Amino acid sequence: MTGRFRELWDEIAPVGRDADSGGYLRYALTPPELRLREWFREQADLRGMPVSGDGNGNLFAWWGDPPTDGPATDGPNAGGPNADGSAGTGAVLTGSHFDSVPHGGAYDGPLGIVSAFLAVDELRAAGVTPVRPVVVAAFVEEEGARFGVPCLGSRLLTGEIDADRAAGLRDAAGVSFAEALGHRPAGADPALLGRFAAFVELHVEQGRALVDADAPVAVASAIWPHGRWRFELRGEGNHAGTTRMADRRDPMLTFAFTVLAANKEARLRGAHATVGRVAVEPNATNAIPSTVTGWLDARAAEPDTLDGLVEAVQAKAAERSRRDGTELTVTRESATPLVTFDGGLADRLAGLLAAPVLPTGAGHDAGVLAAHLPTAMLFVRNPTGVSHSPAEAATDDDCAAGVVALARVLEELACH
Ligand code: HGY
Ligand code: MN
Ligand code: MN
Repeated sequence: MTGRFRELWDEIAPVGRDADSGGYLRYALTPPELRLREWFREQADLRGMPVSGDGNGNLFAWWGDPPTDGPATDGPNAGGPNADGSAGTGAVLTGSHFDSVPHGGAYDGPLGIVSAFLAVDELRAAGVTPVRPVVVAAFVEEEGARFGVPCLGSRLLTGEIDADRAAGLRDAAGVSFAEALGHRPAGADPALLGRFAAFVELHVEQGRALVDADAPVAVASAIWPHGRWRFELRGEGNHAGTTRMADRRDPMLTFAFTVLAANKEARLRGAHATVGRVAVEPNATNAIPSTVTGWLDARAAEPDTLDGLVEAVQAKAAERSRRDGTELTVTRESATPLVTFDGGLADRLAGLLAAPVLPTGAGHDAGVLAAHLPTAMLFVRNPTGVSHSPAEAATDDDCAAGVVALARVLEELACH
């Protein structure tokens, strides 16, 4: 399996890779990611898997025909698992995303899609014929790196974001999501969603827990609640050389204080706060900014802790804004509640794989789908523990172990 993994991986590894940083620039629906979507269709075609879309930019490759009679009907939850936890007649969905953060790592997203196709190969090579469809998905705009809302594709499919709001989201060049997609997104598709009995996403681990546990694969237990808040600060643009310090209304000052406050308030709470993105106008060395816009990414193990963190940062920013004579507007751009994956499914898979069970602070499409169908995640060891960076890593052997684990999970869910 290691050799087959490397062979398939090498087909996509160069796509969208920045020669200088070694990171990836695979923004949703831009040429590199469009190339990977073509590759997805090629892989599906090679395996005789028809590809369907949902009108939102998500792709689905089907092993076994999609049920034509709408949502699956057996078991207590149409399309859901039976009471004993086995999957109903619905399809078993797996896959992940192709898009990356700016200069992101190679594995975050694509590993789940490559592993899914290889897991199908593994089952077929073993002569396994599922009793229900196995579907490989590629969700669009999981990172939110182009249009600002993470898990945009899975939020559209599940109706967690309004199609008109999504259509109007714009990238830095002012291109709307609808323009990039080529049409207004279709929005929620309950009939398609009802065809899935379970979703299992394999993903590179974005931390060092598996290194410390000395294990190649883990099962996810939960995703921390997290969100993104836009802090817009307006002051008075002016000359850097002729404006006395006492006469300034400098939004950069308020912003700098806000960043320090976010760091302190997060540390006090054992939470995580990051300000990694800022936009300054006019962004000139010799001009006091007129506006500074910064984005806070805040996460915590518990919802109350997260709420307290964000409230504290907003209060500190507002207090400083008054002192600096600047104006502050805070807008929540996205929020993901605490996700606790289906405990029965997680325990079942952890037992099947003899794998540890881990929470994560990273968001995933699985975190969105978990509110709509039984969902699980598999993590593959990342020796550096670093992610959203060119330093993200995974060994071929561990990736192969991930494929084998995913194949066993798919067999468990789709063959009984
Ligand atoms: O931001 C996240 O946690 C995910 O990688 N989109
Ligand atoms: Mn990511
Ligand atoms: Mn990801």
